[in-house]
Amino acid sequence: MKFRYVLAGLLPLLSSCAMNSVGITERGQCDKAAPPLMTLKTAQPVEHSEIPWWNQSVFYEVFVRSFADSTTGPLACDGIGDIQGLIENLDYLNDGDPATTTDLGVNALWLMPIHQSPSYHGYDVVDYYQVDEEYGTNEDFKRLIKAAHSRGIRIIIDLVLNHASMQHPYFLQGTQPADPYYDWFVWQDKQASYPSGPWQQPIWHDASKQAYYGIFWSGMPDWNYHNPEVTQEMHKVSRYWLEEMGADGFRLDAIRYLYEEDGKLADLPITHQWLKDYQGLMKSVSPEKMSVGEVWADTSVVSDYGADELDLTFQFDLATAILSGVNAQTSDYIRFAIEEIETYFDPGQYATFLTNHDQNRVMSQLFDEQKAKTAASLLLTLPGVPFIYYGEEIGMTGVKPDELIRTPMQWNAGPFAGFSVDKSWQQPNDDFEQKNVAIQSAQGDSLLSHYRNLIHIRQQHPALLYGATTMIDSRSDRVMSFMRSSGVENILVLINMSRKAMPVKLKTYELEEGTYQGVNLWDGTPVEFSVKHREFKISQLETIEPYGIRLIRFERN
Ligand SMILES: [Ca+2]
Ligand SMILES: [Ca+2]
Ligand SMILES: [Ca+2]
Repeated sequence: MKFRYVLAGLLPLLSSCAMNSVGITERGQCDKAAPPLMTLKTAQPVEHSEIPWWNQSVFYEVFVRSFADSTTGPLACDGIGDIQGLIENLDYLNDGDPATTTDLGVNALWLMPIHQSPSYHGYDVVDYYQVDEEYGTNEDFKRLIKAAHSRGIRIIIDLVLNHASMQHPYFLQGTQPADPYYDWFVWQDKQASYPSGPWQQPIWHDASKQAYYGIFWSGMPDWNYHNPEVTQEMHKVSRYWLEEMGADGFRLDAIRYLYEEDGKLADLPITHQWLKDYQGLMKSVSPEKMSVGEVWADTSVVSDYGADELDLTFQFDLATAILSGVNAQTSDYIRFAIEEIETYFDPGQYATFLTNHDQNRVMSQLFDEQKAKTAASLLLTLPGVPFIYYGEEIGMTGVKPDELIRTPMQWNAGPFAGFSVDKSWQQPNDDFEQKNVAIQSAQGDSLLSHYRNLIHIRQQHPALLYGATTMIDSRSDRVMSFMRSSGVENILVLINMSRKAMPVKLKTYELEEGTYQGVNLWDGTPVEFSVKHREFKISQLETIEPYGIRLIRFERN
C-alpha cells in the first residue's frame, strides 16, 4: 500500500561531507574548505496514475458556517453558511475545466465538522450520522459530493473521534455507573483537586457523583477507547461516511489524544495500534480513501505516526518555519524543517500548510502582502500535500479568539461581504470593502492572482506535485533555491525572501557542464542557462528582484 519513490542516479560523492536524504549538506560535519555537496535526486519516471490522488492535489480547508450562505433553498439567507452555499460557489474553487485559470484551481476540500452539534464550530458532536441542520441534510451532502466530483474535486471531512459533546445522548445516558453508556466515557471519583492537562487546562470535570475526563473542555467528554464498543461504533460511523455518504476520507481531529492511561494523555502505543487497525478499515473500503491526522507536536513526535496509521500528517513545525522565515527574511529555518521532515517521512508524504482554523491568520502574522505572497510561493512549490485555509488566498486577517479567525469569507464589497444578504452569524472583517474576491480577481498582481498562478502551475507539473527535492546552494540564506524533479522534468525554484534585490549565485554539483534551454513557468518566457565550473548561470538574471520568484523548467540534456 505504501508508495515509495524510486531514487536513482545519485552521483558519486564529491567530498567527505555528510549529506542527508534531501541532499542538504549537514552543517557542522564539513570541513569549511570543502565544497558543499549537492546532489540532484532523480526519481524514475512513474505513471501519473500510480501516484495517490492526494499527491496530485491542492487542498482547501472550508469552515462551512463562514464560507457562503445559500441563496436558494430552505437555509437561504439566514446568515449561516451551509452546504448549498458551498455548492453554489464551487466554481470559485474549481470550475472543472483545466483549460480555464479564472478559478482557484484547488482539487480537494477539507470540511471542518459538519455533524450535528450544539456549538458554532462543530467539534462537539451529538449525532455522528447527521449533517448539522444549520448546514443542510445528508442528501445535501450527497449532492455536494456529486457536484464536487464532477469537477474533479475530492472531499474529506473532519471526524472528531477523541470526544463527544456533553449533550450527546450517550453521555446524557451515561453519567451513573448503572447507566448503559457509563463505560463509554472516562470516569473517576471526585477529588479535592485534579492534575491539569498539557496546557495547564482542567481535564477532569465534576459531574453529579463522579468526575469525567475531557481533555479539551468540560463540554467535550472524551470517549473511552478502552471499551471496544466505542471502537465498533466509530468504525460504523466511519464506514457510513465513506460508503453511504461518499466522503473521500477524513481529517482526524486531535488524534494523538485518543487513548489515555496512567496519567499519560498523548501518543500512547495503544493509540498507534488503534490507528493501524483503523487504516486497515479505511483501505478495506477502498485504497483511495485517505486520512490526514492532526498531531500537533514536534516533527519527531509526528513522525511516529507512519503511513501504516495515517496517509498524511500535518507538519506544524514547517508551517512555523515558513512564517517565521518569511518574517525574518531567511530560508534557514525552512531548509532545516524540510530536511528533518524528509528524513522521517517518505518523500512528499505529509501535509503542509501555513495556518489552520486554530491559529492566527497568515496576514495577521506577516502584515505585508509581499510576505504573504512569498509564504504562498514556498507552500506551493515545496514538497508535500499543501492545504490552504479559506480566505488565506485573499489575505484575510484574524487574531484569536477563535471566532475571529473564522469570520465570513469576503466575496465582494456588498452587504456582509457578499457572504449573506441581511444578517450574518459573525460580522465580516472591517476591511472587506477593500479586500475581497471580486476586487482581487480583477487585479493581475493581487494575492489571489498569485495563489491562482501558483496552484495552476503546480497542478500542471508533476515535478512540483510529487517530484523529488534537492536543495541548491544560493550563497545566501535570503534566496531559497531548490530543484524539484519528477524524472521527466526538472524545475528550478528560486525565491527571493528579501525585501532587497539579491544576486543570483547558484552552485550545482550534478548538472553537466553545458548550455540548457528552459522556460520560466511564471510567464512562459524562454530561459537559457549554463553550467560551468559548477557555477549555474541564468542568462539575464544577475539579480532577482525583492520577493521575486522564478520557476525554471528544463529537461536534462
Ligand atoms: Ca444558511
Ligand atoms: Ca479551471
Ligand atoms: Ca482521549
